[in-house]
Amino acid sequence: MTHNEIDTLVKSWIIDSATGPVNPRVQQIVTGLVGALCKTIEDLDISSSEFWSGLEYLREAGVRNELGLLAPGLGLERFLDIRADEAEARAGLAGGTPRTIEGPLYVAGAPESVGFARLDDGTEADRAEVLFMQGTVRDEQGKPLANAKVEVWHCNLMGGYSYFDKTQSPFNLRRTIFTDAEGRYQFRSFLPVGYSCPPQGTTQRLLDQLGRHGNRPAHIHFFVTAEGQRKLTTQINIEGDKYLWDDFAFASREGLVPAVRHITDAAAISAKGLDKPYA
Ligand code: MBD
Ligand code: FE
Repeated sequence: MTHNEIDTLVKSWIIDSATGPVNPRVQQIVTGLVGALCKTIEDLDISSSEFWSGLEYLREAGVRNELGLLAPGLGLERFLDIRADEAEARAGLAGGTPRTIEGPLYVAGAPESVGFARLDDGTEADRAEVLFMQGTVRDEQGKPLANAKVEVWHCNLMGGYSYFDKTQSPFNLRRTIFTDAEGRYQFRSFLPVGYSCPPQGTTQRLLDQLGRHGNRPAHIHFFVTAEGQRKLTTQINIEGDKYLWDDFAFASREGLVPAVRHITDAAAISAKGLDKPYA
């Protein structure tokens, strides 16, 4: 078959026999995807047993709730970010904290507070290194934004995220902090560890066959939203991590690796007011 014949074949199954409302955008996207798939089957001479094992793979990935891991793992989520950056550049929007991917582990509805929150429930406090982070949400002109919504989430010392990991308390390591009158937010948590794909899961099975690992460096996720502003989806990475520039999800970016100051002297922490919410 030639590629022209494939195009004709794919278009031919859109026939005018609809029994419900037609969605032309869905028609366009589905014919595009099926056409690309047919071309790949042709080009690589993919056998029917290979085709059906691919479909079986997707079925199992769905059952195991791992389809959301494929999007970052295959670089598709990163690709969408690159396109969003390009669209913003074309619109003359530049600067500010870079975006990076959301990943599959956000949960809405975390407990809310103003100015400060402690993220962890204390169950790992004896093993963890306490982390304080503070910042200011600003608009494009650099003016601090009061009442901006900062949603924060990260994994525990086992690399698990609450809700998905049922051993954790509800909303552990997930909070929603609204900025104070000066646009500031502050939280106390602990330094997370890196994430690894479930070793027996479908994503890792595929990565193995691709010769790739399934690890992410330690990171903390953020959504930042404010009235009249674009939403920022981003993360920070913890410097010094072995996987900092070798993330299976391709999410590391210059500008998202803040300096971490390790303080061993509790008095110095108090003197700087790091252990207290903003006055
Ligand atoms: C994560 O914690 C994550 O942030 C991404 C992008 C993929 C898998 C696990
Ligand atoms: Fe994550």
